[in-house]
Amino acid sequence: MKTSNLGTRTRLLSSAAAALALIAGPAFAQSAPIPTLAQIGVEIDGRAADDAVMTADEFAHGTQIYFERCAGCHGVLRKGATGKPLTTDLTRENGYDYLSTFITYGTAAGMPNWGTSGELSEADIDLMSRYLLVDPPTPPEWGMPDMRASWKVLVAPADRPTQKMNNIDIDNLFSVTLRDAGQVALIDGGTYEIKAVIDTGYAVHISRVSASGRYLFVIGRDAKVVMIDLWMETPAAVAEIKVGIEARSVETSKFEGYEDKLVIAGDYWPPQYVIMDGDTLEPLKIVSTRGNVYDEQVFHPEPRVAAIVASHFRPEFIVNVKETGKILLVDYTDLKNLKTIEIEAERFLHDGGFDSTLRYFITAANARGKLVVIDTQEGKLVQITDTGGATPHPGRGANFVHPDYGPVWATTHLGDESVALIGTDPINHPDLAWTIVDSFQALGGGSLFIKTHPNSNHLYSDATLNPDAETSGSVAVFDISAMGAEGDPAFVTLPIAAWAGVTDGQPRVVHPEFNKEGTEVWFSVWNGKDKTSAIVVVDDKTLTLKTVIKDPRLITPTGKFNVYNTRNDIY
Ligand code: DHE
Repeated sequence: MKTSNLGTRTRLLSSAAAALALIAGPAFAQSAPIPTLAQIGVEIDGRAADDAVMTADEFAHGTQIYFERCAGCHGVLRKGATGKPLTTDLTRENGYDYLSTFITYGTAAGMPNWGTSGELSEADIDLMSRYLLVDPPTPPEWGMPDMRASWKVLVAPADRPTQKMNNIDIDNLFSVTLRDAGQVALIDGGTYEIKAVIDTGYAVHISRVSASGRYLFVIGRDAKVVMIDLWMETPAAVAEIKVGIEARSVETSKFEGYEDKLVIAGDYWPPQYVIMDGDTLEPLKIVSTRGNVYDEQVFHPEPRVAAIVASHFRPEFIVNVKETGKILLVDYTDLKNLKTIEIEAERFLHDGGFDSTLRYFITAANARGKLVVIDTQEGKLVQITDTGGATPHPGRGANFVHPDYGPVWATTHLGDESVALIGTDPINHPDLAWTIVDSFQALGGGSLFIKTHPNSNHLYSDATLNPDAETSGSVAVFDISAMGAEGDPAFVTLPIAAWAGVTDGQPRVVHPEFNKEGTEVWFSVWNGKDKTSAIVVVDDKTLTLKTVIKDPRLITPTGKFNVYNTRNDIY
């Protein structure tokens, strides 16, 4: 990733980490005495050898800054993931001056320039350079007693409606993440009316929908899962639970006979996944993901759970474990005798989605620039392919039929402007299947999401984290039928933020999402918490502005999840 994009990205990371620090509280305090400089064999100009590296108060402050700024990339235990390892064997060898320079100026490899960007003061950098010389505190675990204590059934299943009590077209409802408000807005896809705003977890992240379409599950970075009943007169939360300290993913069982039966959530900390009852969120089974890295076969104490999808072909959840590079196929038919297939994939697994047949799961091992393809019918690895770009970030990706290459799935990249297409049709295009068939340029680096719909002839990609305001406020649109084997396809640029008429701040356009029919595409115009944000709706046929949804309640809208498309994995 380009350094320049990281300032924003780390700011995004930071509020999640702040939650972690706040939630973790005193449990994060250092129990071992803080060593002296002589004891760790490091010299710092102006400090005596028998000085402690830092005071207890400084350690507490450093812990807070670390969780706010560093943990997302380097890991809570500093073992490294997207960022380099920062364990004390390495930091003490490199020394104070090296750390301080590194933090101040950053690197071309992606470390932000915390000092020269003004995000950390000189005093903070001094503190953090010393903090990294001391062993990290051990974060608390979060087991069944903690989960059960946090679990609330707000409306018991027996007290819920037995039929839909509202006149909302649920299938065309959008659950919109209001990130910094810790809420979701439920917006009617036909009338653009906000039907409800519901409190969820801190720095709320994604929504997923039960197989029947009745229940919506939302997860916050504080690992709070909220279950919303869309059948109620006004949709509202009916159950909630905190499944850990930090989390990103939630999904529900979709295999025939198991619709709406189970929910799974994946934690960043503690590294584990949790299977819950689909009616009440009662926690049933917690499984740690700690274990050995797939290639080096050495133990990793912090393998975080990234994307989770539910198989349509077998009663299984497909769980990406980031740091060990393993994909788990978790059979949910018998939780007492849990059967799991563990696939050696690649590090560091992040996001992904299905091909158009829903049989193959394609996911990014982003730090290695790879896509991993899993056959969910056969339950095995099919291919690991280099995308040719830097840091693939597909979201759930985009499926369409390319005029020359047949069915393909697309990803954009965080680290450069490229879009890569992977062939997905092993039956009619066997020579192209699971290889990168084309790669071409979109708007610019810093793209997070790409989207199309079976009824659309357009492919949309954002450039949310691009440092240039005009670029991050626009999207690229490709005409699918005009794509060919020769040359890069041309694209049209839509100035979404300008269309929104949002003039203060630097609003970033993020996450295209189609309505149920595939006739309109929605974009979030994501601004600062205290500034105006909006949702822009574009007519897919004419690529013209259809409407702008503005409302004081729309605070920091980011992800949008159309109920029908999300539950049926249409993208
Ligand atoms: Fe996300 C999906 C992790 C920052 C918006 N994000 C995901 C998934 C993971 C993930 C593992 C896949 C979930 C799944 O499918 O089960 N996201 C992370 C991070 O670790 C990261 C980089 C840093 C952090 O501290 O959280 C991060 N994500 C962000 C943001 O800052 C975004 C842009 C704004 C926001 O709302 O937080 C953001 N992430 C999203 C969205 C999805 C997502 C909208 C779902 C995409 C989809 O179409 O399904």
